[in-house]
Amino acid sequence: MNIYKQIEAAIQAASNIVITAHKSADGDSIGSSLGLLHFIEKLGKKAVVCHPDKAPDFLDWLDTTSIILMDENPEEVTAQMQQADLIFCLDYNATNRVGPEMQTLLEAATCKKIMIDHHLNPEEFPTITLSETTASSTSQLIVDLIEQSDNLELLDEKIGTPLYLGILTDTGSFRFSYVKPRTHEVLAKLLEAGVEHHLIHEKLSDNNTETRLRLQGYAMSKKLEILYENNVGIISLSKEELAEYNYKKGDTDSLANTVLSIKGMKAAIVFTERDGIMKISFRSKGVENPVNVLAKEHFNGGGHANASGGMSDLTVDETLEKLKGLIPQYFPKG
Ligand SMILES: [Mn+2]
Repeated sequence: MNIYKQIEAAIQAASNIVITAHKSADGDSIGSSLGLLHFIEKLGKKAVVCHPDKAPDFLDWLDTTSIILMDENPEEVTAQMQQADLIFCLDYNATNRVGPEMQTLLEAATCKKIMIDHHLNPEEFPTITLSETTASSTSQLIVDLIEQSDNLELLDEKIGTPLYLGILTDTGSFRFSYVKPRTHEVLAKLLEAGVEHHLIHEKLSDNNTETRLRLQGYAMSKKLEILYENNVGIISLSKEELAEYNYKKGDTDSLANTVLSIKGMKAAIVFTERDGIMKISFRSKGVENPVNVLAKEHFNGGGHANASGGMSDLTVDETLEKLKGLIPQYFPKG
């Protein structure tokens, strides 16, 4: 029996199925969870989705009301995890990715666990591990599950819409290098199943608030400093500036990528003053321009080569000066 049929058999044999995903929910964790939930329902079984925390605001249009949240309803999540006879672990590779409260429940559960994930270095706790580190997203692996367990005829718009969303968000709208021919084959199957992709794009893109756009406009026209010799752009925003534009979490998330879209730009750094410290977001292009070393060595952070985070307890101006002093070292002229 192939692994997909083993997973289907486990679903058919279970009575209390719980679907979990990582903390700091994103499009893929939400999309793969809801896609799997609706697939299980179409198989004639029931399941509940238990997540550590709420879906981000840009997914407000999606019906996430069935998701039980650990940080809002810990008693219910605890009860579900304790009575589960099958737990799905979606879009994470290690038990600590669900946050300490759910981690304790997950590790205490002795039932069958199935990991479906695409992150590197999966831990060995699950009973069945479907880990494909070259897959674009966990949502893509859910489509594989539906297809390879010979259930493609069950795929419909309700199952497919969250899965399309998950692939879309994890691939930066299908542009990242790990998008493969297979990714597009999977997308084709979703469209054939009735997914209205244009509506998903519309709901994701046309979702700005006026204050967010005005803050971004202000940041671009008044606050962007470009170090032309190094091809690096920096934006700083103080807490007063954020307050003036009624800042909400996520409002500055796209700023660094917008700066990076300037032709020839190697790196973009955006920092915002929040809760008394500077939260710094580093983005760059290409393997030859990593930002994680700078984030790690000087700003108590780290991350991916082209996308890192860090912090500073200096003032806005001091942080700016520190960055400007370091940039020539990491992004030499030329
Ligand atoms: Mn993912």
